[in-house]
Amino acid sequence: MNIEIIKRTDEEAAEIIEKELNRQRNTIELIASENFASRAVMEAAGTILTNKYAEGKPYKRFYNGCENIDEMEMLAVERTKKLFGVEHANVQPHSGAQANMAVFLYALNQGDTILGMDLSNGGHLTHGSPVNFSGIYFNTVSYGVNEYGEIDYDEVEKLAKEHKPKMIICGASNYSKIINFKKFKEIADKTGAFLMADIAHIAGLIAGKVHPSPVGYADFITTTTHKSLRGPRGGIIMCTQEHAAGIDKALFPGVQGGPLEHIIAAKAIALKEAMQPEFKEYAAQIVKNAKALAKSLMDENINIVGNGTENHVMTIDLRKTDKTGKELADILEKIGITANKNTVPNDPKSPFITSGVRIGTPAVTTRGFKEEDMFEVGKIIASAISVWDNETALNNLRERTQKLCKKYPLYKD
Ligand code: DSN
Repeated sequence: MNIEIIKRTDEEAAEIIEKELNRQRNTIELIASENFASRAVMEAAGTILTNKYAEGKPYKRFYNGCENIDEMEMLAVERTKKLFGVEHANVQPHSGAQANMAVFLYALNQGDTILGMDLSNGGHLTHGSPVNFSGIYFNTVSYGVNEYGEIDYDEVEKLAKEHKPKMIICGASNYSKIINFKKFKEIADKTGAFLMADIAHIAGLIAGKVHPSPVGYADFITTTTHKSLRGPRGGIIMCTQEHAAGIDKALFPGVQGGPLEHIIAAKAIALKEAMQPEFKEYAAQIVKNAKALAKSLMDENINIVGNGTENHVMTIDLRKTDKTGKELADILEKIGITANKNTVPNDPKSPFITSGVRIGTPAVTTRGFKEEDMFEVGKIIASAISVWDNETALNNLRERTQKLCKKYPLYKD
């Protein structure tokens, strides 16, 4: 990242970017959906490929001069197919939400019923939330999690039989158990529904073979590229050949205009990185770190939804305390830990206040944190909950987070 070049044109913007670099360097990043892209990924995202319009598909564009763009996009497509073992990939979605929108546009008619995970139980806005296109234009039925923080597959089957959804959606933004894609497929088959798997959060874990893949079960697979997959911000849609032409048409011209080819180049690089043996180690370490963090917190008598985690994410459940998720996220920010307030299942508090804080390990694992560091992070969080607004004690905790940040410098060259 060459800030000097930006400075020559715009000192104000350069200064903001520098401040953000310092914030990232001096903060323990526990937002479960964030990560630190490699220098190569970021450089690609800043290249001259941003200059090119390339509406259409590779070799079938509406603009001339796309020969290099075609080559780059095909590189990303072929790498996606190889990494995930899918028949067809479209790497053009600007985001996960737009990937999902394209699948809806292709597979559903307005007013059709969808069955997805409830947002406050760990689902995603685009899985049928009433404030999102998915809940506005489609009839949503939602499933949640049981008292153990697990999807109740019997409930999913019961709802599917009762409401006959045209599409069942699995995948989540805040679910700490392994998703049983086979079970979802069985339910979809019994009820004649399409199955869409949104693997945005766990794409890196699937690529690294530490979470089962939905390939062979789901009709459509969508993902973002910037979470555990550690690429640039963006999305991808994968499907079988049978749906390929329809999905491509739904994305463009249905949902998007010109693709972001500089971001597609960055996706290609991230996909190559995810094919390396080191990425498997990285994915395995994400899970080891999450388990260590959960244990450390539970050892300190902090409740975790579902009593632990099997993947990269977990939710601190504050219901037995007098604190809210919003308050804890703000206190953590003060001491140098970034996380987000999040509802716990059946949360009595609103999504703006919440009784939980979601935490995850993809970003700190990229930084180099290991289990022993996660134990220290867990102890720091537990202390923050008990010392609360004691400024001296909070300063002391801040010193401990800064020590960890110094131990693992970020973007140092
Ligand atoms: N906003 C993302 C997350 O934080 O999980 C999901 O899109």
